[in-house]
Amino acid sequence: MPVFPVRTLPRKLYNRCPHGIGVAAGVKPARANGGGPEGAVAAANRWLGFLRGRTHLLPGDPVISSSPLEVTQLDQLCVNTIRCLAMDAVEQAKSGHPGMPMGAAPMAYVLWTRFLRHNPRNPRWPGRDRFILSAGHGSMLLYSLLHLTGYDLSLDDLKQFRQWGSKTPGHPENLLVAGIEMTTGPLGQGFATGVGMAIAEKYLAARFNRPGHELVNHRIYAIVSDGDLMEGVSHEAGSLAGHLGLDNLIYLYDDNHISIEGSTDLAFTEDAGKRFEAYGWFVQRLSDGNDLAAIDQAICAAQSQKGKPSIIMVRTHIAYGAPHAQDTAEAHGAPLGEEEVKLTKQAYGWPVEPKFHIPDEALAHFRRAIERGARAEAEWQARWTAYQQAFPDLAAEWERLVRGELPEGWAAKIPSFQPADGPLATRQASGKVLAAIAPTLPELMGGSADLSPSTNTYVKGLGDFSRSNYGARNLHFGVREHAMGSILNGMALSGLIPYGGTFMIFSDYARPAIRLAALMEAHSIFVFTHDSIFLGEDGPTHQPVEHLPALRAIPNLTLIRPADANETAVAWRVAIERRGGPVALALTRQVLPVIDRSKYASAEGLVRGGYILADATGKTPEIILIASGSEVAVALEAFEKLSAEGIPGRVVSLPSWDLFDAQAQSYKDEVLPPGITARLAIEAAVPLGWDRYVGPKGAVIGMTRFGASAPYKILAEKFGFTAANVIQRAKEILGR
Ligand SMILES: Cc1ncc(C[n+]2csc(CCOP(=O)(O)OP(=O)(O)O)c2C)c(N)n1
Ligand SMILES: [Mg+2]
Repeated sequence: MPVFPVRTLPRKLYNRCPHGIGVAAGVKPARANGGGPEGAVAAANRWLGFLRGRTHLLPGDPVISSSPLEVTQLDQLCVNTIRCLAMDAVEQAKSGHPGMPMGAAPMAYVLWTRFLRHNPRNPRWPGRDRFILSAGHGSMLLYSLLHLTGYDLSLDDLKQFRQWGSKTPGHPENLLVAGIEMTTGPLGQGFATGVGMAIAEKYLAARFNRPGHELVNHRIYAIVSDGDLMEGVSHEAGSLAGHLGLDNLIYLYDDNHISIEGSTDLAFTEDAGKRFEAYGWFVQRLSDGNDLAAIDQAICAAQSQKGKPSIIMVRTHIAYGAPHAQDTAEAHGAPLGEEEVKLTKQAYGWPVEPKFHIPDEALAHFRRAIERGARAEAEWQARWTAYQQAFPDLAAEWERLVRGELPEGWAAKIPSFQPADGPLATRQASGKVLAAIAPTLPELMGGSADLSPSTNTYVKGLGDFSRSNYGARNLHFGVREHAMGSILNGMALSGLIPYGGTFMIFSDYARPAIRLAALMEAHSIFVFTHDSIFLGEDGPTHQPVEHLPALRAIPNLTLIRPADANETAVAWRVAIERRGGPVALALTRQVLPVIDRSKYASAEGLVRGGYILADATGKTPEIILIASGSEVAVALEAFEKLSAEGIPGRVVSLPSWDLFDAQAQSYKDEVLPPGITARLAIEAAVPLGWDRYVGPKGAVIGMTRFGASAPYKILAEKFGFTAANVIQRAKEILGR
């Protein structure tokens, strides 16, 4: 029997609903794609089909109703609650995107009330399913669901939509509300990041699950839009997800044929389903986005697919039910307007006032998520308790991962390097560090975009992650830098420490993901090798010049460009230990000397971003040479020669502006004393931003043009990255 007093709802509420499923007797459902009214018996059968494959229905949940009609009335009420909240919030904010939530409300409703395993009262419970609203512009859909199902997001928060300081900004932000798994808005990112979450789930399941003890078995759901599917990054990630057979991934596609400029016929006419089939996905096509039963069954079918990610293409209608706005591009990103909202509410059989109306019955129905969530978590906790008893060591490791702590003493494995070992590129040093630390850090996992022989990111002995070996830790992203970046973020948001390598020049291809990592405070590590013109013969197409300043411009990204092998080792330690954001390592292709730390300062100085590497003895330095990465060795050589000529100097190694800028002013003044204004920076990149370190009387030896194809020693001569040029410029500054 239904547990909700649906019969007490005013009958006309349903009779007046012009569209949708299961409307009251005598009203012909206007099905979006020409489907006729559904017979009661057929409808009942479909509803009974709901029960299969679903684990979190409570006894007495209304799907067990003797009358499917009553059930759908309540369902319809809930769906329309989401729609009206979205309309009202956008109207009140005088900005936002009402159309998408209105069209996608049914699929979101079915997913959130019947499938998503989540606990609104403990949103970070590790056993939960993940939900991503990849079409982040439809944020009111997510905010409504969070509020309605009982997360810590109040109706007042909804009323503050898009206002200063609110928890409900224009696009969902993961740091603001527990329950928002990731920040979305840049289309395609949610899609691709979900693939990273699916990879993480598969890895964790392989690492921790044991026969009879399934600790990890969650799914990753997303609602994706036309824009998501048009973006290249979803193609990259979709292709890889199919290849890897990630059947824990279930995406619902809000196939509404509308984007900002109009119909998708303008620019997007391929059969997207065929594309996903070609990628190895399980594709289902639903012709009516309001058919809750069909959505339910499709999700069931997706859940039972083995070895394939799923996409359910749901034909929806943007701004569904709005008499003039439905199926128009205008409904995408502008308030419907007071009159249209009124007409739409009337069409739904909804009271025009008050705004933000939530029927008690709908709220009660949504709020059953709390009880279901508690039950689901309790069930998982029971599994966890049994697991702890059966596998105490693994359980301890799991707890450590969940707490985000590193194993005690892990850093002892980091190697140090001696000058006598001979020169080596920082990418090589990086590879040695990775190989040394990876065995003790099961959360460390990564790979490269088809460049591991060059990026030194492959760790021998850890296996190749594939559909037949999800426990392996070397990922092969293929030539897909953008998806690699997003996937790293998804893994980081799942508690792993992921890294991904490519040439620094191709950081541009991953930049949207890097930026999002910084915004989300995700602990992704980007390994960018071939970090300057000194990669040499490959020429200007491969030689980054503007990339260091471009990466430094991203807030909350810690960029580190170590000067030698030992700085690289410390850089990795900093990268692994960082909390609250991503790290990018800039590493050389060419070999560099290992700086003699018995003569010069310890590489530990890197921790502070910049430090005095070499200093005039017994004299105040007349000039400060500041450099990063491969140019530090050039500065050191010049420093020695200047000293020999009786010009006392100082060399500051400045591997990370981000870390240095965060130091106390007293430390910064110690390294760069305000009284010493003769300063020369040397860095093989566009000199943007260096003036803050060299000051008005200083100068920079940098790159003000693209590089060229030649051996790197020739490039150093031609572009002035030699000790001789440094000495000459230093003397010019000093007026000697
Ligand atoms: C990478 C990226 N490019 C552009 C935009 C701006 N934008 C927001 S939504 C959108 C397209 C809207 O179409 P669709 O994804 O189908 O959403 P719908 O209109 O159906 O809600 C665009 C171009 C964006 N958010 N992200
Ligand atoms: Mg669309």
